Amino acid sequence: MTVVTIQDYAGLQPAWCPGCGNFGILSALKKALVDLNIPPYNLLVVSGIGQAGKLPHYMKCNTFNSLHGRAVPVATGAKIANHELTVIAVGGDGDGYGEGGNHWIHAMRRNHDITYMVHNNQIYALTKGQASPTSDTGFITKTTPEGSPAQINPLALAIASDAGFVARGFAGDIDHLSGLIKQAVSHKGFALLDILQPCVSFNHINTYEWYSKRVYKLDEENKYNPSDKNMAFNKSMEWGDHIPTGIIYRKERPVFEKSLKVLRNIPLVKQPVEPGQIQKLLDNFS
Ligand SMILES: Cc1ncc(C[n+]2csc(CCOP(=O)(O)OP(=O)(O)O)c2C)c(N)n1
Ligand code: SF4
Ligand SMILES: [Mg+2]
Repeated sequence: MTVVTIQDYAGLQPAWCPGCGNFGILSALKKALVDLNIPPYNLLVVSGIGQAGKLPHYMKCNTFNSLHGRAVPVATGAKIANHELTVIAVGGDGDGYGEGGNHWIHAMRRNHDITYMVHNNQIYALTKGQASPTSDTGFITKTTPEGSPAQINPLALAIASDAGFVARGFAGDIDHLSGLIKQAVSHKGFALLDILQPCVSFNHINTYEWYSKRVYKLDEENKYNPSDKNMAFNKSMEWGDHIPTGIIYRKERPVFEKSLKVLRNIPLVKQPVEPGQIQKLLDNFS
């Protein structure tokens, strides 16, 4: 049996600012993959554009750096083509909740079996600090000199879109985050993992200290039941002095890749193609 080590995933030296929360996320991801014993040749990591979008450059496995906001549709396309691959999409809050918001909502609704890790630093970092969809209301930047008008709640939106796994982690707690990644990857269906990620260069409000004072772990609260949708909605609304981390909502439901007859047994990439079959298909479009 293959035994996967951290060294198997060693990639290029990250070009992130010293102290950036993305380092914690990269470490937590590699640790989770080693614990799950997933070999790099069985994994595809897809990203969009942004600081978070650079993560696949720093891992040695199958990777695809797509366009801004397009990590999710590329990841779901790859999963449909080869559902034997473990597929993880990564990106920033602007990339996923802004530019790619429509793709994200409908991928959750269809329940593609992928994990989506959003590095939520509440700012557009790569383009030097404009407000993002998750910037705190009133957050002042060059593009919002009178304060950001409102912020979306990605966890509530995910629960409303019927995602089967909705969780929040913190880049400053690598062990806890790594445990959440393991559960997200093991979940059958769409798993959203929103990760609070301090950007030390452009977000001087939501810092490590700011998050550390506020985050608490749901798993340490015995009474929390992530399968209760109403409870999950209420929990997802908590923000400000207390910010819950852990699994907010979990529910098993049919996975897209199992719902199509053509995919039920053998992945598309392993199915035989008869001579002339592709041309016949193309002719249907002419
Ligand atoms: C279609 C398109 N629009 C805009 C941009 C410019 N752009 C690149 S990264 C980015 C924002 C990235 O913010 P986020 O997704 O939060 O990632 P972060 O850098 O914060 O990790 C923008 C607007 C682009 N590359 N492509
Ligand atoms: S600008 Fe922010 S998000 Fe980008 S590498 Fe630096 S600290 Fe990280
Ligand atoms: Mg961002």
